[in-house]
Amino acid sequence: MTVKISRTAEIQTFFEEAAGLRNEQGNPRLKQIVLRILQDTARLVEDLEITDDEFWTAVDYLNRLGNRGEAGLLVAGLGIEHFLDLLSDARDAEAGRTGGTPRTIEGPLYVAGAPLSEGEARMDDGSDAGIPMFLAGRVLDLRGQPIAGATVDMWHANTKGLYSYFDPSQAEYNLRRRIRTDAEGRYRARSIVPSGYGCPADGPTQQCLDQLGRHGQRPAHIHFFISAPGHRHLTTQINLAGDRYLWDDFAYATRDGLIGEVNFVENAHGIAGRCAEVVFDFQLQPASEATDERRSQRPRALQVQGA
Ligand code: MBD
Ligand code: FE
Repeated sequence: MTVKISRTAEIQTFFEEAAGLRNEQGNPRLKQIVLRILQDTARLVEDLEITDDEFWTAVDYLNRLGNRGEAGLLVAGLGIEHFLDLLSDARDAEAGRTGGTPRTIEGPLYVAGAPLSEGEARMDDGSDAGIPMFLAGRVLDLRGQPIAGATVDMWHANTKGLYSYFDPSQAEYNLRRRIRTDAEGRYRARSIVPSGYGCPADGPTQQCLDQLGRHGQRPAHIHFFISAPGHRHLTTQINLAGDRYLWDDFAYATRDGLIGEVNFVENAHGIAGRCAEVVFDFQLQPASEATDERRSQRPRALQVQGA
């Protein structure tokens, strides 16, 4: 017989004390959340008869996860970040907020403060011998009208699947740019075709995925934050057609409506040989309150230019 004590009055009172509910200081919201974590942890330990070895292995795992800065990676890999999208979608549907380009996860590799330019930008610094990529499109409202002056903040990996800042071998803000749309709502970027991302093979996230019998690969993709006054902030990605991981993404970010077709052309855009074209338009929902216009307050890396 499994012994259970977590729902007894004594234990509940004890957890209320530990969560600070018996004092007047602190933050009531955090107290509520911590109480729930204590209650649910206790139930989990009891119900699954978690051994001491398992429990302390998990505590050590969290230390190792934090040491490697992989908490955001694990959250993506376990599908929790995608779950948050599904929950936001369901809430939007309930509130009648429909239409526009689907959202999908941000992931853990954004860096704020990328160079900003008008209409167009070159994103790569020429040091990676990847296939040149010409990415272009428009930002539109739900009626299909162009949104001038929208900010398209984009970031993607190099041909090794690595992101600048997190990969110190790359120049600062390599493959990261912000482009303001022109009068027709257009943005244009020249870059290189990215490769898919793979979790660090020696890291704690991949270690967990191994135990789940899963890989840690993402298809080639490009991340976007799209914002404009009067419109709802959009966090999304284009996942590139033809990638073997397109529908086998360890972070579950690929969605219908977010697949970028890659058109290979020869001797175009003033380039001798092969280059890739990707055309993608975004549609934004109207904002109903000021906070709709901005991204979440998630803590993010900020590289000081020139540092
Ligand atoms: C990535 O590039 C990414 O987009 C996600 C979601 C997780 C890890 C790496
Ligand atoms: Fe990514």
